[in-house]
Amino acid sequence: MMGTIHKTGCVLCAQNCGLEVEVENNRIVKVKPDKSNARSEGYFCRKGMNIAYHQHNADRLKYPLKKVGDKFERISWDQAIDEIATKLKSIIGQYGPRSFAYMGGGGQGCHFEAAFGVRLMRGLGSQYQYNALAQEFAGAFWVCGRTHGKQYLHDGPDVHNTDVLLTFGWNGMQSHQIPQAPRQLQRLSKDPDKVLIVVDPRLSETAKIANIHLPIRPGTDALLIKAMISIILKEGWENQDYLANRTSGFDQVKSYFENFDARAAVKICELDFDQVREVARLYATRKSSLRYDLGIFMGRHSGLNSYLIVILQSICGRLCMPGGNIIPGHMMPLGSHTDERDPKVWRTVTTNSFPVCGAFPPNVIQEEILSDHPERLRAVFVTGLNPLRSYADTTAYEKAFQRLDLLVTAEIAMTETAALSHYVLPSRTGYESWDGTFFPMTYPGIYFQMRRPIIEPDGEQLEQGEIDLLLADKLGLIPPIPESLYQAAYESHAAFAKALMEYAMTEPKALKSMPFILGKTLGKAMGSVHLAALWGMLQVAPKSFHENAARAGYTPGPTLGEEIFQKIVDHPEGIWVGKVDPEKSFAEIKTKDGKIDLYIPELLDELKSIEVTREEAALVMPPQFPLILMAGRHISTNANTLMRDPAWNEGKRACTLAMHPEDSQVLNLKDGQQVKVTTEAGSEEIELEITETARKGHVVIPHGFGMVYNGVKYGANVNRLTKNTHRDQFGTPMHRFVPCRVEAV
Ligand SMILES: Nc1nc2c(c(=O)[nH]1)N[C@H]1C(S)=C(S)[C@@H](COP(=O)(O)OP(=O)(O)OC[C@H]3O[C@@H](n4cnc5c(=O)[nH]c(N)nc54)[C@H](O)[C@@H]3O)O[C@H]1N2
Ligand SMILES: Nc1nc2c(c(=O)[nH]1)N[C@H]1C(S)=C(S)[C@@H](COP(=O)(O)OP(=O)(O)OC[C@H]3O[C@@H](n4cnc5c(=O)[nH]c(N)nc54)[C@H](O)[C@@H]3O)O[C@H]1N2
Ligand code: SF4
Ligand SMILES: [Mo]
Repeated sequence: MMGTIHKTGCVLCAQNCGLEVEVENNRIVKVKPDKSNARSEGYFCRKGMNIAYHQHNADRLKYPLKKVGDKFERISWDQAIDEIATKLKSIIGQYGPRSFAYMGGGGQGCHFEAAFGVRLMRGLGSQYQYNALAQEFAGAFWVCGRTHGKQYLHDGPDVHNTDVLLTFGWNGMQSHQIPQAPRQLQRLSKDPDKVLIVVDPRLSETAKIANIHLPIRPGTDALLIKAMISIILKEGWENQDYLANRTSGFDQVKSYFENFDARAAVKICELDFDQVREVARLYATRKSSLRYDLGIFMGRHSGLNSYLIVILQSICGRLCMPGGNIIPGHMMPLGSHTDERDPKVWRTVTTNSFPVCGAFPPNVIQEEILSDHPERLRAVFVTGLNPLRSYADTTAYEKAFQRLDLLVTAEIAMTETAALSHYVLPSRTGYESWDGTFFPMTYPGIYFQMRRPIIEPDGEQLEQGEIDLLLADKLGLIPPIPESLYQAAYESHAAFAKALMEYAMTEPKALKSMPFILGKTLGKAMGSVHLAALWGMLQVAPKSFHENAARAGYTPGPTLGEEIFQKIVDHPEGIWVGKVDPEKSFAEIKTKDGKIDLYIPELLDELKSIEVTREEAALVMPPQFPLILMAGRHISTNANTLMRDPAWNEGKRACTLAMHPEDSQVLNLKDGQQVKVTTEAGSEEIELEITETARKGHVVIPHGFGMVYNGVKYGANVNRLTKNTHRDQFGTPMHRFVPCRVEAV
């Protein structure tokens, strides 16, 4: 019998490529790339091809569970929600709202949960949202808040129109991070008129195809970028016009780049000065763009490097310019603007950490739980992320989470975090729910896809948003809803819209609980709280969204939301919902004067400290840890922790320690043998892989492994080797610079 073919999308990374999935007997049996998906255009990678391993595996959860002794017992939804709500109320009643944290609202494929989870947290009076965003982008987004005016205004390269693409710490051939990345990177590299420049210490898959590879010494990007800026200024390659009209504050920072010994700096980076000068010239004088990623974000001077990059872009006039870096349009901004200088924005009680884009850094939460502060964290609600594998210092996490009065995890699988929890709530997967993401990956078009359920849940799993809703309801966070609103939901969207408006005018609490109200009423009629949230979101879309939608052919005005909603539902492959005006790129900059603000006083000391002698001393490795560990690598055999069943990697060396042949000779180690890696956080054993693609003095372990599946541990958990205190001023872990040693087992 032939199965049914469904158009859907991949939930394993931020590209969410279109997939055509064949479902037979409620199982995914075949996967092909979807050519009709406007964003991925028939591209997918081996992860998407293997999506069935994510959907169907032995760790999937079916029923609510409660920890009794050291075992889980199945309980009813009623009992679970009842008990959790009672405990939450009592903890918050006794210790205040600061005792509660919500870890969620991130993720690669399912963003609708966030609308509900954030409301639940806010309803309980807390601001503590923790997620993965704040262990990678915090520094960069914080800088955007200052330079671009809002933390969620992050720019990316206009890849289709650029002539020179300069990349730092990004391995797009494996990690993607832009649509159809391998196709785009190969196109640039093969075009004789275009240049792909890769700054990466290793011979990464992307470095291999680069036209110019700068094999930078790990951790020295700040020296390199500062040198590039000073070379450009010295040569007079800067764009005076742009600096004068589009930026402010440059005069206050210019002096930091004058009299800077670029030649000596480049030497510390172990790069060739003439080559660096050529790269600076290409970037400054051609139609150029740039992209940087975890090699910078999770490296030394992460926030400062983001700042330096905005300065580099600005002196060359490459920001908000065609073929340069542009700020893509969005259906929904990815996070909110939370300026830590605003007294209403919370700081954590123990580490004094602040949120960026609404997210607190998950690498401080251990200290926030383990502290003696009276308002310390006591209750944590986790959804859609797996701290026990994903964030720094698993050992510290275990200790901290075991101290909690209440740990609740809503999950699709029995993860390491779920296993430690008091209650585990079964969630539907991205293929059992209506769900989608808001990653702004295209330009000038704005793309959106709402995936529909294509697999029937085989237990009592609920949409994640509905789980949050049940909790909010039991906690009394949802105002009373009139019967007429429930009824209108079954009549028509127009009748419902009218009834909702009337209700919102009489019920002051309605606005703040909107996702819950929509979920309880329209969600019931539609059979999905997520779908109801999408409808609601489109009804209240801001003016800028209407303008973008009009450019894509929709009719602005009161019917626009309904028109787009219907089209989204009618097109499972996704649609263009809008188009930004490339002529008005600068309008995206939201600083007071509309100019890029290059003056960030908080970073000037660090900027000054980037000079040869100090950096040289800081880079010396301690004798007990002579090697640099790159703790985490985003390669084709992992998808963060979204693949639990190792069978999809059968026959591959998926999790190894990569080491350069010369280092292995000195240590007398052989390819394939087990080695022990030790850092300040602990030790892990792992198989050694000797490879020319590694760099001398630099070893690499991918993240996301060390999970136990069917009783067997597969690979090493790299976060046993990362200390949560090895982080910067934004709480971002320095996973790309972990001092370590390697020995034979
Ligand atoms: N296959 C796969 N793809 C993924 C994911 C996955 O788990 N698997 N996860 C997704 C997610 S959530 C993310 S955030 C992205 C991350 O995507 P990337 O940031 O591309 O991932 P990394 O593997 O960390 O690659 C960063 C590169 O930085 C280099 N690097 C290390 N140290 C330094 C340094 O000091 N300076 C410089 N200039 N470079 C350095 C590394 O050698 C590496 O090639 O990947 C996404 N895509
Ligand atoms: N040392 C080191 N650690 C790293 C990295 C590194 O480079 N080095 N990379 C980091 C990066 S960039 C990232 S983004 C993080 C990612 O780490 P996390 O934020 O933990 O995200 P995922 O690994 O994607 O885990 C998602 C979890 O959500 C669950 N899930 C999936 N879909 C649903 C759903 O619909 N509902 C619910 N309730 N649950 C669902 C999955 O089962 C999984 O357990 O990992 C980080 N960890
Ligand atoms: S993992 Fe990312 S690049 Fe690969 S198919 Fe899925 S969405 Fe596309
Ligand atoms: Mo990430």
